[in-house]
This record gives sequence, structure tokens and C-alpha cells, in this order.
Amino acid sequence: MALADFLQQLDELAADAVAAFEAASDAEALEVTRVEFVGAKSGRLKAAQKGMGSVDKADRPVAGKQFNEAKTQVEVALQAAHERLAAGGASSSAKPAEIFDPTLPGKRPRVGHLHPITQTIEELKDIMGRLGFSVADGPEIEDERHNFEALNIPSDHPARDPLENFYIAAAERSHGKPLLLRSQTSTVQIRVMEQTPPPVRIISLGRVYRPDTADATHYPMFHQIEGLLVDQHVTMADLKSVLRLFAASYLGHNVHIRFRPSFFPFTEPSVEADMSWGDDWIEFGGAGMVDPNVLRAVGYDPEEVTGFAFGLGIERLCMRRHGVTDIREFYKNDVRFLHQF
Ligand code: FA5
Repeated sequence: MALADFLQQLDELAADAVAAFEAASDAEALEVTRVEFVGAKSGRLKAAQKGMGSVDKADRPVAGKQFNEAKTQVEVALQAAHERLAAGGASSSAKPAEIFDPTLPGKRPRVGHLHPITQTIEELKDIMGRLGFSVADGPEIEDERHNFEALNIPSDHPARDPLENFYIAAAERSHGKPLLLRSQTSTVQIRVMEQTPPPVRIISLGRVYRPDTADATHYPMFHQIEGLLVDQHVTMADLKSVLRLFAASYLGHNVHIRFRPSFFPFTEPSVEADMSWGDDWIEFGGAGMVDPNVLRAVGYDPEEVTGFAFGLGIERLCMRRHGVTDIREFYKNDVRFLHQF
């Protein structure tokens, strides 16, 4: 073989080998390529080495030198490919993960659950259901009649201050009257009594909104449970018994309840209810005997029927039950917190 032909063959071999090693995408492909070029029996390098025998004797030193250079080039490219695959790791280490072992136990998908406040709502419904109260519902967007007027809250009362409420801008233009996010569930008392003749024995649970600054016990959106019982001969003793029974059922029998005189325009007399928490007391709701003006506003006869009503903060009850010391935890949506319930 002429020297020139031999040298050209070597060049092609080296170029092919470098390209093939660079293209090898995993250990298996690299091994196939390695055998093709540097295989001891039938690799292309071996064949070239044999081919050197047919080069003129005088040209052999040049051919030999060139062969060694090509061989080094091929070996360097092979080593580089090994290192690339080992360092990238992706393709070779991905292998075991791809193996499917049907005998291994499966991974249980993480299933969510109801939010603690929703769980509390369900439990409170259960407790009050056993005391004969059925559940009523009302809208979160309210008019002033249901949020204030029928509840005996006059237009100059500070609770009606726009700064104390979330009024809906432009509602007056589109609905002909101001609308607001309800600030209390007492609205549902009015809606139920407007629709139903006495006796009435309902609870209503849901969201209410106030522009309160968030702190450990306040949040601008929170939940209340409203209770209303109207019948003949209902007294304050009934109210206190129901609230005590309710608190003991939800919080356990070691909870203490105390009633403080208070004022609400829609109850007379009115009380604020506190629950014991360690050595402390924390307010959990307001209550009282339904004001005769409210009964009249819905067409009931205050000479015929009396009633009691209460409105309790659901977050505060849930906090006391589970030892949560900051109401803001409920609304951070941190699953590490939520998973504990
Ligand atoms: C009322 O909302 C009255 N409607 C309760 C009522 C109903 C009285 C029926 C008489 C008859 P008050 O504003 O006090 O009352 O709120 C009641 C409870 O809601 C509070 O005791 C507290 O537990 C909870 N609460 C009030 N504001 C917040 C707030 N920003 N964040 C969390 N809970 C609150």
C-alpha cells in the first residue's frame, strides 16, 4: 500500500473515532464504539496496524509514527467520553430509577383534608344539631337592612361607619342601594325570621368581614356561628344553658364560661361570653335576649314570643380547642401547620 493511502486511512479512522466517542450518549453506546475502534481482535486500529505491513519498508518509520499519533488521538477521545458520561452522571445514574420493581410497595399519594376551620364548622353543626338547631344560610354580600336596620342599629351608630365596614363601591349605582360584606352573621336572624313564623331554632355559620388589623386574635375575615331561638317563654336561663352545654361539648367539661354584661342594639339584655384559657379569659362571643324592636321589624309579636341569640367567633373556639395561639396561622396556608389537624 502506498504511504499516502495509508496516512489518509489513519486520518479518517481518527476523525471517525473522535466523532463517534463524542456522540456516545450512554455507557452502552460508548462500549459498542470502543469495540469498533480499539477492540483487540477486530477493531479498526488493529486493522490499521496490520495494514502497516503492506506499506513499503522504507516508509514504515513514517507510517509507524503516524499510526502512534492516531492511536493516541483515539485513546484520548475514548477517555474524554468516559469522563463526560461519569461526570454528567445523568444518563448512567438514571438507569436504576427507571427499573420498575412491581414487588415494592407503592408510594401513597399525599391526600389533603378539610381545613381546620371547616372541620370545626362541621363539628359545631353536629353539636347544635343534637340540641335541635337546624342550619340556615345567608349571603355574604348584604344590604343595610339586614346588616343594620332590622337589627335595630340606627344610621348614626358607629358600627355603620364606612371605615368600620367593607362597603362595595358602585353597588348603589348598579343595585340602587348600598351593599357591603356582612360584618356579622346576625344578618341571617333577620332573613330567617322574615321567611318563617315562630317558633324558630336555627344556627348559621359562615364568613364575616371587618377592616380589623390582623393580630393574634383578630383577622379581617373570620367565621361566626350565629344561634337564634324564638318561642314562647324563652328566657336568659335557656341562653346560658345552651351556651354552657355547647362550650362543654366542644371544648370539654373543664372549660369555664363567664358572662359579662354588655350592649348590642339587637339584644336586651346583652352579654359578652368569655371562656377560660389557662389562667386567662378570652372572649368568644356576644349574646342576649332578642330586642323587641327586632321582633317587630320582622313582623313577630313581642307580646307573644321571646327569644335569645348569640354570635360566636369560630376561629377563637378552634384556637382554644387545639391550643393555637395566633389566628393568622389558619390563613397562611402552611401545610406543616394544616397537616396537624
Ligand atoms: C357580634 O358580631 C354580634 N353579632 C354577636 C351577637 C349575636 C350578639 C347575637 C348578640 C346576639 P362581636 O363583634 O363581639 O359581636 O363579635 C363576636 C365574636 O366574633 C367575638 O367575640 C370574637 O370571638 C369574634 N370576632 C370579632 N372580631 C373578630 C376578628 N376580627 N377576628 C376574629 N374573630 C373576631
